[in-house]
Formats: sequence, structure tokens, C-alpha cells
Amino acid sequence: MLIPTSTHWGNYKIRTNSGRIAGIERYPIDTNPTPLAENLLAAQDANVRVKRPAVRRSYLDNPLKHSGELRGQEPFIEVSWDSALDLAANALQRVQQGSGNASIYGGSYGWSSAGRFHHAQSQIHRFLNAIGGYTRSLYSYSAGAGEVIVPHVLGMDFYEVMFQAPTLEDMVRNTKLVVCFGGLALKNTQVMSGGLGGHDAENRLRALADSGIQFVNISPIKEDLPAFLDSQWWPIKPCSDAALMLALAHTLVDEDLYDHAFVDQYTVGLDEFLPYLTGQTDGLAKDCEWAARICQIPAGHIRQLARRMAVELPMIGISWSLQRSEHGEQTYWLVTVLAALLGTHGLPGKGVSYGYGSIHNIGFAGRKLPNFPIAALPQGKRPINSYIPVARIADVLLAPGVPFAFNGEVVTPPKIDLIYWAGGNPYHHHQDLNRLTRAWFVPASIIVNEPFWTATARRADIVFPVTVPLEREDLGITPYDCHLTPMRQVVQPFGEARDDYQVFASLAERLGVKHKFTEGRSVRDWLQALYQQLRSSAKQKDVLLPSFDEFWSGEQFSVTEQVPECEFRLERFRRDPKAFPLATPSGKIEIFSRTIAKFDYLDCLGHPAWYDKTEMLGSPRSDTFPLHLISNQPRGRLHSQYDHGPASMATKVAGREQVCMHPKDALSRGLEAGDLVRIYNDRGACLAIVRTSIGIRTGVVELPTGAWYDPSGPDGLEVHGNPNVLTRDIGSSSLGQGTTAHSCLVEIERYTDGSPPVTVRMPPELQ
Ligand SMILES: Nc1nc2c(c(=O)[nH]1)N[C@H]1C(S)=C(S)[C@@H](COP(=O)(O)OP(=O)(O)OC[C@H]3O[C@@H](n4cnc5c(=O)[nH]c(N)nc54)[C@H](O)[C@@H]3O)O[C@H]1N2
Ligand SMILES: Nc1nc2c(c(=O)[nH]1)N[C@H]1C(S)=C(S)[C@@H](COP(=O)(O)OP(=O)(O)OC[C@H]3O[C@@H](n4cnc5c(=O)[nH]c(N)nc54)[C@H](O)[C@@H]3O)O[C@H]1N2
Ligand SMILES: [Mo]
Repeated sequence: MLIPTSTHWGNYKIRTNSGRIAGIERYPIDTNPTPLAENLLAAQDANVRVKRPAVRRSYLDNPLKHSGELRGQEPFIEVSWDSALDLAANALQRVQQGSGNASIYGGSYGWSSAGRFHHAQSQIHRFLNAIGGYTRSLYSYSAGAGEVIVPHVLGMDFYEVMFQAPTLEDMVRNTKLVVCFGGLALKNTQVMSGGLGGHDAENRLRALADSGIQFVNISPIKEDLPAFLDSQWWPIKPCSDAALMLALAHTLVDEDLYDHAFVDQYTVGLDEFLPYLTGQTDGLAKDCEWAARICQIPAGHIRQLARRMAVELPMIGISWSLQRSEHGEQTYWLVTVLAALLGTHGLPGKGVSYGYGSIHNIGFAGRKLPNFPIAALPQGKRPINSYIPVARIADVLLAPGVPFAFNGEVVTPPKIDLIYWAGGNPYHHHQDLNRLTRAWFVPASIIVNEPFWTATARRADIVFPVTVPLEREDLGITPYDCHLTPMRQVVQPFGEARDDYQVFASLAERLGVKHKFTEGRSVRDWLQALYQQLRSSAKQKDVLLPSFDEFWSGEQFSVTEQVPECEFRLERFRRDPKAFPLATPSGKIEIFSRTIAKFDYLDCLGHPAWYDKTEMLGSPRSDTFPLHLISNQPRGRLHSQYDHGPASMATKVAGREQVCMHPKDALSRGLEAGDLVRIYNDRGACLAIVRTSIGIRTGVVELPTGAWYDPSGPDGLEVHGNPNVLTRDIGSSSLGQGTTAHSCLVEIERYTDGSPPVTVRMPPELQ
């Protein structure tokens, strides 16, 4: 029996045997299938699934008088659904009647699972709106700084511009050179939020290689660009790209190689930027010699690349990682300015691919995405307007009422008394986990819906066990891919797990808003209603979808043939800037932004600029912590999901994460491949196993994210290899307040105190 489903890493058919998941079948169009699929085989692992509702011991004893500091230290008591729901409803009610709904933090950031209806964030937001509102979060950990800067500069939503990336077909015809900041890692193209018909990034890139296109890989890690591409590797110093981009811009201007006509017609603000670029304002020309000192790329190379770019008019790719850092806004602004100087925005196969390859359909979807709105679970009206930039959660918990700047506004965060999380793992995604732990002590109640005993679930007061997609019904449909699939139930829910929808419906009932939340609909009713809505919006665009019954009983199908090729917004703007202006104040690309200038921020001026970094090779801090740690996305899983699954475990050694370092850096520390090491700085420490590679810049080490946080070693040492005990918790700038946790400075030494076991793949203490 084969049952169709969808995941953030592809659409599949699941084979079952006696009611158990027995195999994962791919579709024939999935030509470069990802090993991540195999992780689903571990979906029902009894060691890591939450089986019954569970409550932290002292919270159960007295929810009004318990110590938040014992979170993660105390055993859980398994209780009945009714008891747990009563406890949670009472906790919510206490906050409603006390400090008010703004004291409920329901930002609940996270990727949860594919599936349109059971999307955990939509579920929790709808529920919390129904009970009077909550403090929400804005933007993402993925791209917080980019999401704020790009609309100022390009007048487009970040996600719109990303999914309008130069296509492979256009590149084959028009492009000779691709310059990739942050590489183009095939591992990242395994993922596509909301589902994916087929992985074909590798085949398509091979076609680019065959057509003779050359690549420049500007990244501390060589393996970030597939080896089969014809490429030069520029092992840049992490966090220094803005300097390199400024020098490229400086050379284009200095040697008068830039496209005057494009700049005049399509941009504003070069005149305000030039005095900074040439050094008139600060006595420092941002020339190649200046940049070479910062990014350690020879000045001659930079100058040659600028000249080559002026002739060959490259496509420039920039990975999201470049903006998950201090002043991360600048790289996205500067890359836009570079393409403006080159006059390539809106030219087929040229311009910029924002987030090229960071997920599959950025750069690999062509010109076809659904041209009709994809129905979603309505989240209801927002009764209150309280929000924080998503990555500032620990600040908000630790310093309620202390105002901070954010994109021209001043956010004064409320005191948070209750956290409710569904569909995310802050003990995966947040930076500086030791600081998060201090912040996590603060609220009176923490409620988590989770299928798995993640570090976050282990640090909750009340844990509701929820289903994974294979245990329920859903629609595998997303605005970012042309494939639609039913997600039929494959197996029975594990233990006593229920859907998030059921959990929230039961809480809504206790709080007197059941009908407002459910509208009297069953899950199947909702699926039908959402599908009908989607079907009629498709019909308005002449895209014909099968009836619900036909869809539901079938498998993945594609609307690619029915969807027209779209003209990208920047192409239209280029074709007719008067008729199709950008939604910036000037209607043009803003090299200088009067709006941002008026915010008067010292860490984000009205034009793009270089700002010194506190954590970078060569900064004073690097005397103590001389290695720059990159914590990039893992090869064997999506973030922390299914960390216990076979594809994830295959990337570990002896059950622990591997840290990759250059053999020279290993040798100078007396280390070799396979050694157990302690990676540390003044924020924390973790263990990992050394892997060596000459494909990583000296002075840089790589420890991917996603190992389940396991501080069970001596004195709370993290024993599994989770980089977020090391990363730093500051915002990108007053503008974006995005996460800066992609990289940080560390030191590494041999670990000599035995070999503390990884414990997180076993259940917590249950009573
Ligand atoms: N150091 C460092 N940190 C980073 C990054 C980095 O580059 N470096 N990258 C950041 C980025 S880009 C991101 S996007 C974040 C990702 O951070 P998250 O999105 O929080 O990470 P996930 O592991 O995907 O967490 C999803 C959780 O939802 C649970 N879940 C799945 N389906 C359901 C469901 O239906 N219902 C419920 N209730 N739960 C469900 C899963 O079990 C899992 O625990 O991490 C960020 N953190
Ligand atoms: N397999 C897999 N794929 C994923 C995910 C996953 O968890 N697993 N997560 C998905 C998500 S949510 C996101 S947001 C995207 C993230 O997409 P990205 O941000 O593009 O991915 P990362 O792997 O974090 O980083 C890519 C590379 O950037 C390089 N880099 C880091 N810092 C610098 C720098 O300062 N300068 C330069 N030039 N290069 C630098 C590093 O060498 C790193 O390997 O990935 C998505 N794809
Ligand atoms: Mo992300």
C-alpha cells in the first residue's frame, strides 16, 4: 500500500506494513532524491516521541508557586488529557485576567511540518486570536535582516524578489559568469518549505557547467559550491563580504566602468553614496587595498573581478547566511547596488539571485509558480497589536519594558507571563542557549505542543503530545511549488498524540470560544473547504484542478503545464519604469534611502557601509578565541527535525556532531580527525568530533546546527555538538534586529575528561 504525503524535503509515497511505516518511495521526477527522506522511518521511535500529556512535577503540585528555574531539571508526570487541558486553560485564563493577553507570547517561530491545514503556527495564532490576542513575532530567523532591508531598497517583499530569481534557462543563454557569495550548497537545495515535486538542482547545475559558465565561489567553505562546476574559490574571511562588495563598487566607479544610463534611469542616491565610497567623508577610500586588509583577498584579485564583472555582466548569487550576521543588512543592500552599477537588474539570466540555492525553488523553479492564491487557515482578526522582532525573544523575557529600536519604530516589549509554542524548537534555533535558559526561567507558565521530546519540550511546564503528518490528513500545497499532493493518513497516531487542531479546539472549548475556533468543522471539512477555495481561485486564472474527491484519492500532480511563465517584477520595471515603478518612496532602486537616513541609526546609515565587527578574525576578541565558527544548515536533516533519524545519524560519528577544521588548525592544536574536542568561548562549550578538510579556510571551523541540545555533561557541558551554546545574542542592527547567530568566534581543545554520553535520544525522566 503506497500513501502520498509531503514534507519540507520533498513529496513521497509511503509504504506500510502491518500498520507501520516500512519504506519511503520517491516519484520518478525526483531525479536527485535526497537522503533526508529516510528520516521519516524514525517518525514513530518510542524513545523520542511524547506518548502522553506530561506536566513538570512542581508545576503540577502547584501551578501558582513553582520555580521556573527547575525547568529541564525536574521529572515529568504523565497525566490525562483532561487534566493537562484544564491546567493549560487555567494558565491562559490567569494571564488574561491578570496582566492581559499581551503577556502571552505566541510568536511560536518554527518550520513545523508541511501541510496546509495543520500548519502549527496558523493553528496557534488562530487559537490565540480567538481568546483575545497575544504578542506575536515579526520576520524569520532565516532572513530577518534581509526581510527588512530589501523592501526599503527594492520596494519588494523579500520572498517575492527571491522567488523571481534569474532562471537556469536564461542563464544558459545569456550568462558567462556567476559570482556566488556564500556558495550554492546542494545540501540546502534538498529543502523547500511546504513541499517539493522533485529535486533537480544538481542536474540543472550540471547543465550550466556543460554550457561553459564559470563560477566564483566566495565562501570560507569550498564545498559550498558543487565540485563539478568550473569555479575559482575565494576563501573569504567570514563576515567581511560587505568590504569586498564596497571595493568592487569602488573599482567600477573609479575606473568609470559602471552603467551610467541604468543608474540615471532606475536608481536614486548614488550621489549621496559616492562621498562615502571614495573616502571624501571619512578619509578612507573603500578601494581594493582597503578591502584586502579586511577580507584577506588580494587587492589585485578584487580589481580583476570588478573589471571582469563590468565586461561579462554576471549573475550574482547571495546566500541567506550573509545576512544572519552583525550588520547583515549591508550585504543585501550592497549586492543590489553592485548589480545597479552593472546595470543588470531585470536582465534575463543576470541581476541578483537573493538566497540562490538557499532552498530549492530559489533559482530552480524557473518562471512557473502557482499564479493563484493558495488558501490558508484564516488566523482571525488580531484583537491586539503587540509584536517583537522574532530573534529578540530572550531580550524581551529578560528586560520587559525596556524599549529598543526596530525599523524606524521603538518596540517596548511587554512582560511575558506565558509562552505557548507549537511547531518550533527555540532550543534549536535561538542563539546563546545559556542566556535563553536564564530568560526561560522568567514566565509563570510554558506550554509546548510537540511530537518529540525536543530540548524545548523538556523545558516546558505542560507538554501536549501531537501527531506528525503521517498520522493525520492534510493538503500538500504551497505557493512556492507547482506540485499538489494529498497527504493521507499513513499510520495511527503514536501513543495518545492528538492533532494541534484538536488540542486548540479543546482549549478553545474550555475558554468559551470553541465555535469561533472550529466553526463547527472537522479536519476533513476544513480540508474540503480550503481545497474548494483554492480550486475556485485557480479557475479564475484558467487553471483547472480536479474535484476534491478526485484529488484526495490520487497522488501528487502538477499544474506546471497550466501555469503561464511569469515576467519578473524587476523585468517589468526595467521595461517600463514609469508604468511599473518599484514600491520604494522614489519608485526606483534606492542606493541612498532617505527613509533609513531619517531613522538616524549609527549602525545603519542612509547608504550601505562597512561597520567593524565585534566577532571576526582579526578583531580584538580573536586574540582569545582565534577560530571563526560557521554554524550552517545540516546535511542530514532539516534543522533539528528527526535528529535521531537514519540520514541525520549518518552524518555523526559515535552519535555526536562533527566539527570540520583545516588540517593546519588541527595540527597546531595537536588534533586529528576522529578526536573528541571541546569547542568553547565565554558563552558556553560543547563537544564534537573532529573532521578535517582542506576545503575550509584556515582559521574557520564548521559545526552545523541541529544536534538536539544536550547539556548533560560535567557542569552542564553540552555533549552533542549544538553550536548555539556558542553563538551570540545580539540583533543585526537597529534596523532589522535579525539573528546574527550564523557564526561566532571560538577556540577548540582536546577533551580529556572521558567521553560523556549523549542522552537526548532517550526519554526524559517520567513518573
Ligand atoms: N547557530 C545558528 N542557529 C540557527 C541558524 C543558523 O544558521 N545558525 N539558522 C536559523 C534558521 S535559518 C532557522 S529557519 C531556524 C529553524 O528553527 P526551527 O524552525 O525552530 O527548527 P525545527 O527543527 O524545524 O523545529 C520545528 C519543530 O516543530 C516540531 N513539529 C513538526 N511538526 C509539527 C506539528 O505539526 N506540530 C507541532 N506542534 N510541532 C511540530 C518539530 O518536531 C520540531 O521540534 O534555526 C535558526 N538557528
Ligand atoms: N539540508 C538542509 N537544507 C536546508 C536547511 C536545513 O536545515 N537542512 N534549512 C533551510 C533553511 S530554513 C534556510 S534559512 C536555508 C539557509 O540557507 P543558507 O543561509 O544559504 O545556508 P547555510 O548552510 O546556513 O550557509 C551557507 C554557507 O554560507 C557560507 N557563509 C557563512 N558565513 C559567510 C560569510 O560571512 N561570507 C560568505 N561569503 N559566506 C559565508 C558558509 O560557508 C555556509 O556553508 O537553508 C535551507 N536548506
Ligand atoms: Mo531558515
